Amino acid sequence: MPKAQVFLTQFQKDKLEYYFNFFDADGNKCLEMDDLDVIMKKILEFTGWEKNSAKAKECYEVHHVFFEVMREKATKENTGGKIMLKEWFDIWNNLLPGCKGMGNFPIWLRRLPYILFKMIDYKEDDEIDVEEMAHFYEKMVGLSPEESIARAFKGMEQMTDGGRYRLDYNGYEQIFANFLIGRTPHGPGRYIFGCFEDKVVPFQLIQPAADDNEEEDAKMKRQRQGRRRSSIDQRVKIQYRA
Ligand SMILES: [Ca+2]
Ligand SMILES: [Ca+2]
Repeated sequence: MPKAQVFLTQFQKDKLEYYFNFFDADGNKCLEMDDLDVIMKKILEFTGWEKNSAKAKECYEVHHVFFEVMREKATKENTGGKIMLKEWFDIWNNLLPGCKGMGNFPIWLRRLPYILFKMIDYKEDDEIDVEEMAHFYEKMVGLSPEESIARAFKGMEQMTDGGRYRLDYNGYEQIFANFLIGRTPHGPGRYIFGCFEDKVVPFQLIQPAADDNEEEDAKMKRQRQGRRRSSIDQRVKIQYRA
């Protein structure tokens, strides 16, 4: 039986389907080079980056490589040159088993969360705050303004361990890995895009087997011990709560 049918949990499929749609910018249910211009337009509108700026060029290059890899995989897998959802799941079924963190992933993949981080960090202070997160949820994910703010507070709470740590790139990359690897909705990874709250079941009688989440969460906490305490702006919190 191909791994495609046995490895990914339903929650991983839900997340990866969202991620597929994120890249399928023209919405034709197929990842191809044609999506590149559409996604870049969306990103430039969101970030306000000038088309010829260094950031925009880097972002274009990262996504160009991504769509090149997709094209290559589509050829290799003999899918008629197309990456549709099934092929997308197959790619992850090949990539994810045995991966414990972003360090295990190929470079083309590791650069995606890096660009995402740059996009979200519009204040350019190398950390994501609740305001930036809410902005991303609203403008890129498409949550309502109210939902975005509420979700950003909840997400930042989890992603910064209750405000104890900054959400810098190091932390974001680990949480992004949890977004890809986490087999259940209990890790902080679901807040990368913030739109999976309906997948969270408060109490489960049967826990899925072979869950790497606990180990990953413990590892994240250990790695965070050495990092400096959070500089999340309490005033922003007060402002939003008012
Ligand atoms: Ca497409
Ligand atoms: Ca920032």
